[in-house]
Amino acid sequence: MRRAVCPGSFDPITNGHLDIIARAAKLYDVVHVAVMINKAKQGLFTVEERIALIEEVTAEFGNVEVEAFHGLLVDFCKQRDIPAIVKGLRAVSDFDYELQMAQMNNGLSGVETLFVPTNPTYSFLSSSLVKEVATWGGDVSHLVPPTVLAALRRKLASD
Ligand code: COD
Repeated sequence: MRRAVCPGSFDPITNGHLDIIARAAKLYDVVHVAVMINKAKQGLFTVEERIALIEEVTAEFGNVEVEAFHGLLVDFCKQRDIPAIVKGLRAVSDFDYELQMAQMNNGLSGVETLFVPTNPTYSFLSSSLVKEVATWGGDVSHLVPPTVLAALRRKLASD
């Protein structure tokens, strides 16, 4: 079984994330989506809500498993025998930090990081921008899957 992990905060999952997961799901037998638990940073969605949204929008791929994790990504990989991390690269500005993390992770455990160039349609897209635009009533319907859009609207209406 060839396994890979797509890690992130996914608060919430966007079309940019989904594009990378979909492409990884074509290359690997199983893709683990690892949702980082960050106790220092309160997200808009709880980790359980993020997982439920990711499970819903990736169900059609048939080979994606979604889990929360805390601690080091290399430990998540070691525990599940995952040799590869798949990351999307949006712009050169992503590269410096991603390179540092890739080298650190490789040095810690030998896990490899593969970079997939973002679909240019999504090269400006981040969860933070989606939340900011949606908070002020902007249209993000072309940036997130419909189920995420509905969840965003419910969440922002209840805040
Ligand atoms: N197009 C393509 N790819 C995208 C897009 C887009 N528009 N948006 C996001 N992505 C991809 C990128 O690969 C990104 O890395 C990933 O999705 C996740 O994005 P976010 O914003 O949801 O998540 P981040 O950046 O907050 O996640 C950071 C990690 C959780 C991956 C990182 O902090 C980590 O590995 N933490 C674990 C602790 C650890 O091991 N630390 C040591 C690191 S060396």
